[in-house]
Formats: sequence, structure tokens, C-alpha cells
Amino acid sequence: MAAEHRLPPGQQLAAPGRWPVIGERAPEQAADPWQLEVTGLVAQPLRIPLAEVQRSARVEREIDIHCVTRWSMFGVLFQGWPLLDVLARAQPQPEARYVSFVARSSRRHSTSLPLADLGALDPLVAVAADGHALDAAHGGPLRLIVPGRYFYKSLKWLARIELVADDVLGYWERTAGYHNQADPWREQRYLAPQLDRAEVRRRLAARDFSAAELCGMDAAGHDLTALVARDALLRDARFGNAVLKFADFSGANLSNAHFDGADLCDAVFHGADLEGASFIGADLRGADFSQALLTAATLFAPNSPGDTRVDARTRFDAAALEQLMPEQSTLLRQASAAIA
Ligand SMILES: Nc1nc2c(c(=O)[nH]1)N[C@H]1C(S)=C(S)[C@@H](COP(=O)(O)O)O[C@H]1N2
Ligand SMILES: [Mo]
Repeated sequence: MAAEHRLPPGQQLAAPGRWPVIGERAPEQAADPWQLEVTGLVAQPLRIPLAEVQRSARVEREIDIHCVTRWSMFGVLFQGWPLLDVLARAQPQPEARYVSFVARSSRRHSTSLPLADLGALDPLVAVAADGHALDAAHGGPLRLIVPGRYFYKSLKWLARIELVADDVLGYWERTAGYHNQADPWREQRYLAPQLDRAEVRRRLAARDFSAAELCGMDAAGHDLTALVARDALLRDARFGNAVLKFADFSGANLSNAHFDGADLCDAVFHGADLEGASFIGADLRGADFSQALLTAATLFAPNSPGDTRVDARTRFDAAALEQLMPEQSTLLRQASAAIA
């Protein structure tokens, strides 16, 4: 398949061998041995020792990864045990309609899938990728891999599979507004935000978003000069063409936020999460991106990079060049060289 038909809308390809680590970074340290539990509405509850899962993981499949924060990887060769085979052993009862997956992590991270979708998706309980055992940061020793869904459905450190009658919303789906269907071809990234409109109006008028939960808010075109938005939750927020001179977004979560065409002169993004955020055509003169997370952020339009303005005072860490996808990091290097 040609690359452009294989890449879902709004995604960028990561460099080969440069698999980003997203979300939790390590499993919970626990003394008891790792086992895979299959429980809930099943005729045969199971506790399968890790070694047995590893022995049963004999299927190899090339799978494309699509993260909701806009990076993709083609054809990672996963080795695992088909989830359907694990479930067949446990014999789901007729009332079971959803599958909840729970991680061995300190926050008991979780996600879920409708049982009826499993036939088409054919997930793997994976133990290895590209010929190497999965490392801990990428979900080793045991991780769920769900082809055809955003990667947040691919739970790291899989410990429990529970068959349930009613859906149990996963961690991101519950706390971050991630779409429960998660089909990258239909760009099902987020649910429509449920914001208190009076609160949004008040915050816009006061230009104060500090520590507020405003995911998905629409502030496009607003004059928000000197906005204070420290530590705000602003995933998928819309700031296109807004005036944000001297705005302070330190520590804010701005993953997938839209800043296209915004005036961000002297804005501060220190320590902000900007994974998947877009800045095409923005004015970034004097903006401070120190210690920001920029995995798969878009700074420049590939066909007219000059539309985005940077100057000698625009501050990016060396880490930014590592986190941006290859095309964007090349464009940033070129823009920086043009200034210097
Ligand atoms: N246990 C656990 N699994 C998780 C997450 C997490 O935070 N905890 N994040 C999800 C998200 S949003 C993504 S994109 C992928 C990232 O996997 P990676 O770090 O191997 O790239 O893991 C998914 N599974
Ligand atoms: Mo993700």
C-alpha cells in the first residue's frame, strides 16, 4: 500500500527505530510473580503464569501503530498470543459484551473494547517487537496490541482481562476525553467537550485559565494577550488565530491543541505538554518552549515553512529536535540556521 494511503488523517510518520514512550513509563514494582488473569463473565476463569503466556506467543504480525498524539509507525513486527485464543480458553458467557483490560501499574491503568469488535481487530497479547522482548517502557513483559485503533487501546503491562456486561471506561477515555471508539481512519480522537459555558466566558474575560480543566475549549480568534494558563488542562483546545502575546502556558497540558496562525510572541510554554499540537503559520518570535514535550508537534507547513515566524529569541531545547518527527525537525533546523 502506498504510504499516503496507509497513514490515517492528521498523522506523521516517526523515524524508523525511534519509537516514542508515551504515558506511564514503568509497571508497578510488585513481589508476586506476573500472571495473566482472565476473569468476570467467563465459564473458566484463568490465571496464566507469564512463562506460559510467553510459550503460547507464537504468532507474528506486522502492525501499524497510530498514536492519538499524531505519530505513526508502519509495520512493527509484534509477536504474541491472539487475544481470541486466550478468550476461547476462558469461554466468555453469553452476557459478556465488553472486555476490560487492566494494567499492573500504580494507577491501575485500563482500557476496554466491545467483545463484538474483537473478530475484526484480532488483538495480540504481545511479548516481543521486531525480534526483541518488549522493554518495560513499551509495556514488557506483556502488552495488548490492538491493530486498527489509536494506540491508547494498546495497554502496557497487561495483567487482567475482565469480561463484563456493561462497558468499563478506560483511564484515558474517562480522564482525558479520549474517544472510546478510537478509529484512526475516522479521526475519533476526542469526544465532544462538555464545558460549562458560563465558566468558559468568565475565564476568557478574566484571561485566567490557571489550573482549569478546559479540554477542547474553543478560543479561536480571541484576544488573550498575557493570558495566564499555568498548569491548565487544554488538550485539543482551539486557539487558531488567537492573540496570545506574553501568554503563560507553563506546565499546561496542550496535547493536540491548535495554535495555527496564532500570535504567540513572547508566550511561555515551559514544561508544557505539546504532543501533537499544531503551530502552522503562528508567530513564535520570543516564545519559550524550554522543557516542553513536542513529540509529533507540527511547527511548519511542509510546503510553506516560512509562514511560521521564529527569531533568535525563540527557545527550543535540543530535546525538541529529538521529539519532533523527522520532517518537522529538519524544518526547525533550517529555520534556526536561517536566523543564526
Ligand atoms: N498501562 C498503560 N498503558 C498505556 C498507556 C499508559 O499510560 N499506561 N498509554 C497509552 C497510550 S496513550 C499510548 S500512545 C501507548 C504508548 O505506548 P508506547 O509508550 O510504547 O509508545 O500506550 C498506551 N497504553
Ligand atoms: Mo497515545
